[in-house]
Amino acid sequence: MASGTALIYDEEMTSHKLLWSDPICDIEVPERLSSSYEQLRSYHLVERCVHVPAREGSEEEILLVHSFEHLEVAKSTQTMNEDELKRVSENYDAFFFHPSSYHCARLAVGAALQLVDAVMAGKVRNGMALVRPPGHHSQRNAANGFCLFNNVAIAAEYAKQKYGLQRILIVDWDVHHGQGTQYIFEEDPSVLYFSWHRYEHQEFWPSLKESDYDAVGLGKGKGFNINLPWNKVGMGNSDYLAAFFHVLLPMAFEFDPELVIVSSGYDSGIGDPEGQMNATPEVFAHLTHFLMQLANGKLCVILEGGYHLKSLGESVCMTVKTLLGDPVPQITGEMAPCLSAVESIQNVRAAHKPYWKWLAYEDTSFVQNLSTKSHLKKANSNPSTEDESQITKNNTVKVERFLELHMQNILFPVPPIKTATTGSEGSEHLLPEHVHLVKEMDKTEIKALVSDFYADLVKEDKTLLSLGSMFVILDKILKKEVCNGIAASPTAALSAAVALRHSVRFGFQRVLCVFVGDMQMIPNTEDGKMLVINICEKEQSRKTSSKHYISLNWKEDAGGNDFFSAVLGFILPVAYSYQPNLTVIAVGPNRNLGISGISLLVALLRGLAESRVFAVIEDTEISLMQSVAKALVGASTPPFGIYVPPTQEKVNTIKALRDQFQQEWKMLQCSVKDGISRN
Ligand code: Q9C
Ligand code: ZN
Repeated sequence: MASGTALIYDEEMTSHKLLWSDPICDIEVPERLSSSYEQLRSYHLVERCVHVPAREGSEEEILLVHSFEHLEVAKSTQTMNEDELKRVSENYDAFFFHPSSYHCARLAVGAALQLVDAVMAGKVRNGMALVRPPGHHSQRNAANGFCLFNNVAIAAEYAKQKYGLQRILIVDWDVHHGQGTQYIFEEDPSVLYFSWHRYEHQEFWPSLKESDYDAVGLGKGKGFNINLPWNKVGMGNSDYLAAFFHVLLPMAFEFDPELVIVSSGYDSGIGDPEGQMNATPEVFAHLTHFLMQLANGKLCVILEGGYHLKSLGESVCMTVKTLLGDPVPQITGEMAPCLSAVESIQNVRAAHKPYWKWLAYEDTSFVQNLSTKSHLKKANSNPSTEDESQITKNNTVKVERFLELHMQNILFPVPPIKTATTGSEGSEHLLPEHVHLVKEMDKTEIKALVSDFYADLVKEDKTLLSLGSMFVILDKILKKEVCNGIAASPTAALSAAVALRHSVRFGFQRVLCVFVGDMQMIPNTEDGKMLVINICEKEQSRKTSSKHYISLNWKEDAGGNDFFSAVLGFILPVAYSYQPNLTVIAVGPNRNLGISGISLLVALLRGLAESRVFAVIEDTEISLMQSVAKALVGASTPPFGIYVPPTQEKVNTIKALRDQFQQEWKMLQCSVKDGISRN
């Protein structure tokens, strides 16, 4: 798997600017690009990326998606005076021409294609292109919404043709509907287009019927267009995460793309005057991290909107930092989607049920906007009497101040070492590079540690010794000297139990333990300082389950991987609801999941607890160790194997657990009838 992150930025693209007064277009300023780049510099992210130059997209490349007339009109504006430019601009909804617009738009297209080439040729694993003008509103024959050429659509079409790709996923997290992209790929089953957008029951621009959840694609493309309309402003981190867990990610894993392209607008972030949403910059780290698990990590992020300069810059930095493999900051805010978000999620699931196997046994039905009964326009309301423009101005400054503090709170020093192990089983040469070997404790040290309060657990000398390497790695994680670690153990269940107790005693307030296999000893979870999810084959009595001890009965299909639905539909939502500060993942005897399923779980759980993960694995499992170690260093997402849709029985298992726990762990909510949401 390729390594490295490409960054494409060319100052030339700041020359496109509005020459006259126009209150609709005046937010799309050159500083969007330059200040984002400055922000990347100040976090020292620029020097960590591979610089890839932009180039002009060729006419032929532009014609992959656009009409000849559109190209000619755009070309003709290069030599126009201001009056003429203004007149052509008036032919479009929300676009301005500058003499350099054509050149810049060609650079924006070329930058996107350079990124696709760098990723597809394996020069880098992933990357981001900072471009202007943006692209996703642009249509075959028209400029629209600040967009001249559809950079992302051209990139997808180019990737199909040049690399023969058959499945490309476009994730459009810009706050506007990329109707241009939808029109271009509407009938194309090889491009899965997902967009969430501010909609407000069609009141928000571009106010199209076809932006609603029932626009699922046309002809052969039916099922490959996913619209998730937000009917209120004020959507936040938990709403976005819920959309990923319950809509996008299951679709994406079933689709199994060969390349993922993000239409990366940050007007869906807090403070944006267009979006009016509440999501904070770190949410983009999480979204990026999820998408990095697809397409063997091949991820191209291409800038679209984003009009609050500070919010934009911080969000761009969170994205690039995550692409580089840095630990993911903890998400902030209440972990519960709002009622309006859940309604939209429920509706898009219902609309897509006929087209997706993972939805086949979910009982989805449409819901009619219960949330509109509320008089509040905002999902997370904060009523005010100031007039609109004053609110916007005050808010811009307020958000700047908020973000200044917020980023200091959530950012943390990256531990000097990412992954640690002791290599005690003589398996160190089998582990991926970048795994750091730490020295084991000697007997007396271990004894000192264990003797007092673990004495009840440790009866044999041999067991005691096996805990030595566990402790030495765990301690480095707890002291934040390393980010994550992996230990082999002859008694994984015991090691996990001791690790949990030790972490809590060390001062960690919420430790998540995901235990795969027979968990011979079940720790006391009553104080809520641990949450244990035991994925086991044996049926356990429902009564043993509690808010902090959940048993998930699962037996992976022998023919392929059907574990996605459990991870996305249950484990991740519970984990995100709990917000652990450490994750312990243990694999004991009689594991009921395959290596790829466990590795995916490890990779996804790295999104929590500032990526602090401790993996404990039965010492007989060498190839599992290797694969988990790879997931921990972020080196690769193992191939998932054949997608096997969950059986009705398995869907029912998840459904039952969801019903049982969604009042406690609210990120599980994906429909309104069987659960009450925040507001
Ligand atoms: N009354 C992007 O974010 N607003 N484009 C038009 C007309 C246009 C946004 C309002 C917003 C375009 C890439
Ligand atoms: Zn936008």
